[in-house]
Amino acid sequence: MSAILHMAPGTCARVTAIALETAGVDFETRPIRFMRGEHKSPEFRKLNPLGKVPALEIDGSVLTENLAIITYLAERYPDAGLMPKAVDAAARAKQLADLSFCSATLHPLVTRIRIPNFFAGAENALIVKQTAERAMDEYFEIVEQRLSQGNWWYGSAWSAMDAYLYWVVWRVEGAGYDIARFPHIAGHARKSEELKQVKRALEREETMQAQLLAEGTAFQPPVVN
Ligand SMILES: N[C@@H](CCC(=O)N[C@@H](CS)C(=O)NCC(=O)O)C(=O)O
Repeated sequence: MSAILHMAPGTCARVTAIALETAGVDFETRPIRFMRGEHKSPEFRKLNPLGKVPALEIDGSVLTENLAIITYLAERYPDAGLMPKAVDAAARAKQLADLSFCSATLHPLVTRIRIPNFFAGAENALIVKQTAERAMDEYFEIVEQRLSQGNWWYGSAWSAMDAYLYWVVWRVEGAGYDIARFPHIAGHARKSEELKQVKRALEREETMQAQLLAEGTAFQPPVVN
């Protein structure tokens, strides 16, 4: 059965798209137009009451939250290499902690760096952005140290954790965060973009973005600097 990924270009739904591509799942993408408030519409809230992408229709369920989707896909497609094999409950818990680091710690900072005006108004946007950037610096020191030990988060084996990190880095880079201070992280992002599953996910986004641009519904955040 094919799956349906409800997404918007440039959002964290990219992480799920990369995971689906990695697992070889047959899926289609459907745009959620933030500019029209479709993510908060009654129709979309039937899929995700929180009004957020990604929402993934798969195997008769609607799954949300990248962490949960990755965990589901890794179990459903055990040979896809989405996450390393966990030898015991503690190893599984550590993997969840890693994914949670992306979703619960880094992701909220990404949002404050990219759209700080949404949190405290245009007059306070710069201070929100700079505060989030300083917090991000602290966590990126840890990520930089870890990536200096090997190509990917788990050493030689790429995983969906790398997809999530890649999206975080790409997003803040695009918001003017100086990633060159972290050469291993910058290298990780560029290497990620060479992977076929990432290229395919990006192609899907580009096609969708072209459609939204043509419609005049592509989201452009205000510039804060
Ligand atoms: N923890 C969630 C975060 C989902 C999320 O915040 N998605 C953003 C796009 S990156 C969104 O839909 N934002 C719309 C909103 O919150 O109104 C996940 O990992 O899936």
